[in-house]
Amino acid sequence: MNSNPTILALVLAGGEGSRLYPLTAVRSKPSVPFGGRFRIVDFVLSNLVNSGIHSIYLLVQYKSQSLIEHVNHAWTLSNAIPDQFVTVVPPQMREGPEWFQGTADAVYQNLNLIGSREPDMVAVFGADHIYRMDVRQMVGFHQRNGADVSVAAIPIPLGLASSFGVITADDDGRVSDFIEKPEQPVPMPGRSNCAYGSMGNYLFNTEVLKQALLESSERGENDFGRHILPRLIRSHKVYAYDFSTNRVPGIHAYEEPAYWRDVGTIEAYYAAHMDLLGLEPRFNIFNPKWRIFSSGYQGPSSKIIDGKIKNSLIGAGAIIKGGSIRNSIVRREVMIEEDVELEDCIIMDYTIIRKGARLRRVIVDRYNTIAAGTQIGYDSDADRARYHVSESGLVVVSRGDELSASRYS
Ligand code: ADQ
Ligand code: ADP
Repeated sequence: MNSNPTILALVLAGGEGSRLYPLTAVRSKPSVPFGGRFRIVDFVLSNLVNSGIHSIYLLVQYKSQSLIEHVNHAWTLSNAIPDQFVTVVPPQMREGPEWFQGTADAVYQNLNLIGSREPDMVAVFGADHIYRMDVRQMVGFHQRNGADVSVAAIPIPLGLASSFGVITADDDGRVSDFIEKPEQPVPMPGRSNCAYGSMGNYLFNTEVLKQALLESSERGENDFGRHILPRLIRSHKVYAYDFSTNRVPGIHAYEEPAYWRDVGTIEAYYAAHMDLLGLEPRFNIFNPKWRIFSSGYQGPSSKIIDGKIKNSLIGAGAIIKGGSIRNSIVRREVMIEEDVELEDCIIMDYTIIRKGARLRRVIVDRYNTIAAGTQIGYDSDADRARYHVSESGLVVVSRGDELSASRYS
């Protein structure tokens, strides 16, 4: 067993994320802001880098401008060290005038990137999830089993499972069935309320991946979940890596338990934010042993003039002039004026909330100005007339386009 295999990561970051609308109206899902200072893509990139995987291609497609800018600002690994890079790869249309037709096609069209590096393994990871993962533990599992392919997997509530790839595996993890987004997901043995869901993160022995992609392309097939994996389980050793066993180091020798969340809907996106809050949050991002990296923002600290703040995250450069903020995430350079009330909100960068505004269960995208005295989240008919309102009644204010020069006045 090679204790130090070379691994090339291909991160699939071309997803449209239509269920996250309107946060994805102007940007792809991986570049949707998350938490106090991140974008969703920062989680997969941090997990890879923290796991010692430093050769990373990010395959982009849909509305990629914002993602490209973020990666260029935040993820420039040393250019001086060979094999340390995060490189954005736009569609090259090598095989004709089409964009990527699906996830497997995206990798197929970039087979030349793999060929020229000859890694032992290729990690094909999604870019759509909020999680922490020590990928080395999955690599160890893959090697111990002599697997050709490993798929990271986690129990998913049965009611949600038809949005995932659903796996049947034996006790050792060997996969005997993989069905992409089944209408009637099969429950896990002994856990009738869960299905064993694919996290969309795969580890391939390089030659197996190359061969599978060449064959699938000849057949006109283009998706990992629909085509590549169901075929490979018939001919190769495909294993499901049980992600719930994954641990990352934490402070004081404490190990952080597995955390993973698909943030495909506004509800799930909001819930993942709430997981950051509290003294003992479900997802602790205050972990110096497993940092989530993001842009090296060079602005000032946040400044609190007055007000009452409870159980919230306040981003750098924010100015709080007064009012009350509860159970909320306030991102970079937000200005909160006097007598504002925020409860259960996510306020994104460069937004200004003017005096006396009251917001409850509201997500405000970047660059907005909320006028003095505005109330959002208290009258659902009025909110529906002006904003996007999710199934559970969360209000989303779409990205604005104001960039106020007088923010620090
Ligand atoms: P989905 O997330 O529904 O299911 P998909 O929309 O193909 O699958 O997205 C997978 C990843 O690829 C995402 O990170 C997305 O951003 C990216 N992507 C999508 N189309 C792309 C393209 N053309 N080019 C580049 N990148 C692209 C997948 C699996 C399921 C699994 C879930 C887990 O197919 O089996 O259960 O992820 O969330
Ligand atoms: P998004 O909000 O879609 O993630 P960004 O805010 O990063 O995207 O915008 C992409 C680019 O456009 C950045 O270079 C940003 O500086 C610039 N930009 C965005 N909004 C404005 C604005 N209102 N005025 C000037 N430049 C802007």
